Amino acid sequence: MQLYGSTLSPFVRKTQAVLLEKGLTAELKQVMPGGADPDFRALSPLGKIPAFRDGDFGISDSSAIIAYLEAKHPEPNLIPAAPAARAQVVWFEEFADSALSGCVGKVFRNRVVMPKFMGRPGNLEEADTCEAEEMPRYFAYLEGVLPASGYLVEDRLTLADLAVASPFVNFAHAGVTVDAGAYPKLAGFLERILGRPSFAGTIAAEKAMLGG
Ligand SMILES: N[C@@H](CCC(=O)N[C@@H](CS)C(=O)NCC(=O)O)C(=O)O
Repeated sequence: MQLYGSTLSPFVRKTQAVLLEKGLTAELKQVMPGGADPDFRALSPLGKIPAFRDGDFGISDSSAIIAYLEAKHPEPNLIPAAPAARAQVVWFEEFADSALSGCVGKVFRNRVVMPKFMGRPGNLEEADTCEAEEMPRYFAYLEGVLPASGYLVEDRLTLADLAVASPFVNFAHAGVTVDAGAYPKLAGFLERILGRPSFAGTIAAEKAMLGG
């Protein structure tokens, strides 16, 4: 199996976490968004990362890749069968992919990607406004819905936890911390989920790539 992209993308990191939780290994083919690699472009018509190949089969989009992995390698189960729980997992993944990753686009892109990889300053005002006005709403929402078990759905690890935790790695790279005083359940959740082997090695490699 091959996974195309960079784990600095929350979508690629989420997919990598699913692979590792299932005990699977995919060769990581380093591709930047919009990359010209012809194999990647054949798999990803929109040029977005991640793309994925398993033998003769290939597809792009993290949710599509994860649907494939879950069907082909059902254990451990990460997408519940029960209707309400399954819908909740779909919701939390959508919340992460749209709301939280929208903030990644504003905060991580402007503070890290633009100066480090594009050689020009980002829009720091956009980043600051997102951190001050948008992100607290999302943090408060998660603080309110996190159950005492510390897992978002079915009181056990599911795709919801992996999807929601992934963009927080980008927030940390961009200097955003989750105040454990204001958001104790969210801070504890992130410490546990991002400390799992399915994230920890990836995060260490990213930190090294970003210079510590
Ligand atoms: N829905 C897609 C979103 C993927 C996505 O937007 N990836 C970004 C990088 S974080 C990208 O490749 N952007 C390039 C572009 O939009 O052209 C997924 O879940 O994989």
